[in-house]
Amino acid sequence: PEGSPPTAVATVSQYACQRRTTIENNNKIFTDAFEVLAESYEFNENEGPCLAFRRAASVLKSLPWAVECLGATEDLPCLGDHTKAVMEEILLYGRSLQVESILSNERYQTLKLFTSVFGVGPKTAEKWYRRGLRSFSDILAEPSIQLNRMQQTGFLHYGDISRAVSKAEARALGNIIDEAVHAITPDAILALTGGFRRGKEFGHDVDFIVTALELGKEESLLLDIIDRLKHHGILLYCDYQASTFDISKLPSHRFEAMDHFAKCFLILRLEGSQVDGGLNIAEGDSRGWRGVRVDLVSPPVDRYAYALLGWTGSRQFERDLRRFARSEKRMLLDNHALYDKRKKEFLAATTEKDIFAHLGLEYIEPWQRNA
Ligand code: DCP
Ligand code: MG
Repeated sequence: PEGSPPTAVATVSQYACQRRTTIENNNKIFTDAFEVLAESYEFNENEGPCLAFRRAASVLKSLPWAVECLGATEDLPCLGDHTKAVMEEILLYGRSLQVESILSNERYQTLKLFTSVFGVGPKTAEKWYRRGLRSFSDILAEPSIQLNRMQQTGFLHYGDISRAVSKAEARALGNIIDEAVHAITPDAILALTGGFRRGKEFGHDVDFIVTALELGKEESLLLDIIDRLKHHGILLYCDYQASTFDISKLPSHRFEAMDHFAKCFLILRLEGSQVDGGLNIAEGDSRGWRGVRVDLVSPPVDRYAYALLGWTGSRQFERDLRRFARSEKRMLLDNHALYDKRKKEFLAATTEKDIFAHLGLEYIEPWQRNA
């Protein structure tokens, strides 16, 4: 009505980078359902609805309260008719028929199983599915299938890699990498990034950024670390990718493109004796060690802040940072740089705070980026 006071409830931004999202999720019953729907659309290469459900899930994750009726969602962004219909079903019956039908769908189940193998993406999973393969034993028994090295490793270490990594395990790996890095270069910089930097209790891997204060030294540093891990006998797998970074290139428009920094995807052998409270392994597993996926990324030191911001995630937070930069500020952001299209210049940053400031955003702490 006319003359009514402005509402006291702060509006929720459509951009994840303007919301604070901790690991506490008050709307898991909805966001779990949305994730299944998004994944199913992703398997069908239907990008629009996939992104719509991911955005909706992200908005609900940011709420400090649980949605208890549809009316409460009126002022929230990114919730379309389809999304609200699913929410209404869940509110009324505690479940969604569409989600249940996806979960019991053979194609969904099979693609989900196949993509759970390290080195197997949706394309390969789809190819195998279309050839009538339904299980790991079908794949391994099929003589015409040539697994690449990554996929062979994926099957070899399937149990370990598909098991969540605990915070204590991440910490133990941090100590191992830290020892290696500082034995090589005392003034190197090592930072934990990815989900563990956001405060998550469990992850699928452990991500680190490592760089050298002296520009140009970062690439040999990474190779030296790999050598040292090998020498210690704990390197179970290593896929090293040399830098293809080009300082003159504008930031990429494509989000899913990998960045160009030197990096390696590893599987390291972690001993139970190195982990406070012991390993996260199956009951009855008496090996005393486990394999853990570790990613090391090595940007030049002048790109450290951009790399750290880009690798801290979450994916939805990163997507929205870039979308915000492009749509609201006419700037291009990726893991390497920020470019102002109006001024036609790159903006330098030594800390994440610098980057938020360039974008005119309030600083969001890593633990508030679980969008
Ligand atoms: N990332 C990126 N581009 C890629 C892959 C990842 O910018 N091609 C960023 C976003 C991710 C972060 O790196 O949040 C780490 O990637 P992970 O897949 O390890 O994701 P998380 O660490 O967030 O989650 P998990 O607990 O599953 O490891
Ligand atoms: Mg990770």
